[in-house]
Formats: sequence, structure tokens, C-alpha cells
Amino acid sequence: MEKKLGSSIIKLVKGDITKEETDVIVNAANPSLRGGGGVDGAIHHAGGQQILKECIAKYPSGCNPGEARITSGGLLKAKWVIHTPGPIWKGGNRGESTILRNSYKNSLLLAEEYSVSSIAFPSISTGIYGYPIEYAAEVAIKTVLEVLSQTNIKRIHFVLFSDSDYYIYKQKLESIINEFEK
Ligand code: AR6
Repeated sequence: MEKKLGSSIIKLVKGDITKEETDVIVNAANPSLRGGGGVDGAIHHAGGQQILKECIAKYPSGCNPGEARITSGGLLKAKWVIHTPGPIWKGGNRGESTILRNSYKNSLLLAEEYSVSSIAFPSISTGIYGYPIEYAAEVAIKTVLEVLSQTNIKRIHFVLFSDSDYYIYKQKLESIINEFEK
């Protein structure tokens, strides 16, 4: 599913983000930036040792939740990987939505510094970190729609790993875009 917004396209993709051919793929990392499970494990596995080497060399103290750091894409088709630790869900009253919003915003603004035209996001924090996807999808889509106009990025993919995640994003994207265009 694709939606056009101004001169940009927002696309929902069901599948594995490591296969994406966008300029950047975003990694749902943890603050150590030393790899992990879930999408983080898949990206390091597919991208090879180069990504971890760069994380260690360039970011010895890791990255705070909501911030973003960049490495090359190693063996991936994407030229760059942006690593952002999202929030761990603790019930919703511990600033989780602000941190999640910052992860999307800071990833887009960092991508813009590298003059890229396309970026793919996974559903940050909704796996091991336990953020309910219905809430997370809303934060993800709203933040991207708001920040997009501050960039020259032309194509944004949200890559969902399951049919049910894809369906939730589809419903949210349709309703949020309708509101946004009013
Ligand atoms: N492509 C796209 N999405 C994926 C893939 C993939 N290859 N693999 C999993 N997902 P998670 P988090 C989905 O747990 O919740 C790591 O250990 C998954 O189904 O990867 O932010 C880090 O090092 C879910 O919808 O990330 C951290 O310690 C979404 O990606 C911690 O997990 C995010 O799930 C971060 O947890």
C-alpha cells in the first residue's frame, strides 16, 4: 500500500527490512549499539561485521534512547543504517511516547544530513521492548508526517514483519492521512 503526500510517498511493506533497497534502513537498536535480537540481530547478521566494527569505533558510549547514530550498510543493499534505541514500554506514563517520537524524528533529521532520498523504518519498540503496536503505529506515522516537510526525503517505507502488524499500520495510515489532508 502506498500513499502520496505532497511530493513524497509513504509505503507499507510486509517483510524483512534487511531486503530493502532504500538509501537508509533504520535499526531498532539498544543503547549499547553492540547488536542484539529481533530486527537488530537481523540487520547485523545480513550487513556483516562492518556495522558492528563501526558502531564500536565511532560510538564507544553507545546511544541514548530516542537519539540516532549512523553507520554504513556493510553488505546490505542500503547504503546506510541509522541505529536508534526506542523506549522500553513501562505502561505508558514514563515518557515512552516522547522517546519513540524522538527516535523517528532524529532518524529522519540524521538521514537528511546525509542527503538521502529514501528510508525504511521497522516498527521500533514493538517487539522485545513491548510497546503496544496500536499506540506505536500512531506515534510513528504522525511523527513521520510532521517531520517529512523539514527534509528532502521522497520515499518512506514502514516495514512490518507480520500480517497483523501490517493491517494495524494500514488502518492507522489511512485515518491519519485523511486527518492530515483536511
Ligand atoms: N524486518 C522487519 N521487522 C522485523 C524484523 C525484520 N527482519 N525482525 C523483527 N522485526 P524488535 P524492539 C520486527 O524486538 O522492540 C533487540 O535485541 C518485530 O516483529 O526487533 O525495539 C535490540 O538490541 C517487531 O515488530 O525491537 C534491543 O535490545 C519490530 O521489528 C531490543 O531488541 C521491533 O521488534 C529492541 O526491541
